[in-house]
Amino acid sequence: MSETTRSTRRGPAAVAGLVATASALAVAEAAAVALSRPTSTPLLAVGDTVVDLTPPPVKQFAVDAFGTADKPVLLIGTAVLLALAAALVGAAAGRRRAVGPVGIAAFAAVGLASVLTRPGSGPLDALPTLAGAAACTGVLLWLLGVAAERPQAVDGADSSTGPPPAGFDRRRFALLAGAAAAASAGTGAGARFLTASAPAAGLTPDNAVLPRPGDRAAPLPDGADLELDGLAPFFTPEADFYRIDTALSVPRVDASTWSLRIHGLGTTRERVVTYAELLDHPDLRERDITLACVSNPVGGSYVGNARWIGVPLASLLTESGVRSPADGGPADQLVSRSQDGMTIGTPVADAMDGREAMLAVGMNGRPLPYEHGFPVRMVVPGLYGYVSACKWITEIELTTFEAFDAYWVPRGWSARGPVKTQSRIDTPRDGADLGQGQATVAGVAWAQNTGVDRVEVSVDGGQWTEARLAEEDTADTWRQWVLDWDAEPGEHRIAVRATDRDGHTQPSDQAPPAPDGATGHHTVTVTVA
Ligand SMILES: Nc1nc2c(c(=O)[nH]1)N[C@H]1C(S)=C(S)[C@@H](COP(=O)(O)O)O[C@H]1N2
Ligand SMILES: [Mo]
Repeated sequence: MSETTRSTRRGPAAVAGLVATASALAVAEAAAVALSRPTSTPLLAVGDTVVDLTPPPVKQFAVDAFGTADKPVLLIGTAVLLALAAALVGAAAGRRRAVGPVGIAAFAAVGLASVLTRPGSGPLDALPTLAGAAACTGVLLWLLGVAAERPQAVDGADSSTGPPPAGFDRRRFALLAGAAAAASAGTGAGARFLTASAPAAGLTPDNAVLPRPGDRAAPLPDGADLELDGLAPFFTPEADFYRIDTALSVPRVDASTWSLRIHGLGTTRERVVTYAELLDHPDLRERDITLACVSNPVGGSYVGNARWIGVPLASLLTESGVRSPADGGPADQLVSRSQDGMTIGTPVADAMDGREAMLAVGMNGRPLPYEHGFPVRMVVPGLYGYVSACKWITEIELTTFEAFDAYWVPRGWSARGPVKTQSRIDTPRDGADLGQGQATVAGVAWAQNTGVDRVEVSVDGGQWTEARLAEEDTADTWRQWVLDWDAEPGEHRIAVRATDRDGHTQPSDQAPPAPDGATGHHTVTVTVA
């Protein structure tokens, strides 16, 4: 029998496919580390591309179902699908060797397409995928050969010795496949470890030093933080601050080489601002602002409050010659672009109407963490994050809403996203069991840029009772509220609503987050013994 007709049984061939794929990922990972382009690994790039191509309802489902765990879920899902495909291609290649390289080439093409279309990518980013594909082909063909059926002797049979038994040397295959798998795991883990432990270059959140802004935030008024059990603290600790973005690997930007370009319609001169210039800016200031995500469901946790340090956006825009549309400026949209290719569209009018819109460098007294946009992000009180809060920002372009749709707009979200007045019950929790008698109902309410005027609570659809509001910090921050409730035995539904200083009371109509923010009253059901 000729070499070409030797085939490999399905089981071992599938194992060969899996091991080959593991070696491909490991080699790609190692190559990405060697090139110090950690985001050029095909798995991550494919994941990022999947994120960008995912239809909005699926994305919303992922956010609803998995919250901020949507990223690990996506990566695990991708890995499981890849493993299935690897086993199938391996099994098919067991019969016909050519299927292997062809299948690998198809997957490499998908990987290359993803890697090379990521923002900021260059031709070098193709190398990890190509190296991975080469390793995959080599390992697959080698293992298939090891596991190939030995040709059956058909002639000259000496029945006393008999033909060698059909099949292959299982032990040898298991040993070699196991060794290859272990080598892949070791290489992959080593590369991962090197990426994670490599000291980030230049200016990082750990070594950047922020000056003390001349214009400090006023001290938090007494009574602004009620410090009640179960109630969100007034300032959200970093570890609890929600994180929402499309980045599978958090960009690690070096602040010493970072710059922000401001240009476009109505600018009199293009500007490039450095980190040092921002820290030195005479208008550097500290402000308390509550940030909210448009995809926050009623009662959800995608809202957080921090003390930010930054430079007013209006100062930088004015220095670039930009005028608000209210003053005859031609641009009505400010498009921010980030290191990772996000685009976010903000009304120029909102950035320049006197509110504390800023390019933030600090969060709760420290440089921004990588996850929240180091070195610089935007924060605009009263606008949802997807239309204002660009993290890892690198560019601001003045344009019009007519001329450009930012990332989320073609994905079904409104081009404009002012924050809707909202309130939330933090304690008691939905489904809680309470004892009879005095109970504390408490939560937060927010109406950034306008201020919270009133919070009311209704039990079992009864009359609205005014809660006691905590002291206000600023109109841009959320406000805690509390109500003592005499809990009687039975099951009760507690609902809350806020009224802002424009006199707008939260409607009871339930609307989902898309396209421009959820509405409805947060309601919890409790059982009183
Ligand atoms: N570069 C980048 N910036 C981004 C996003 C993103 O996906 N990429 N998401 C935005 C959204 S939708 C929100 S709600 C806020 C969340 O900021 P946080 O993660 O610091 O809470 O960041 C905004 N800025
Ligand atoms: Mo968001």
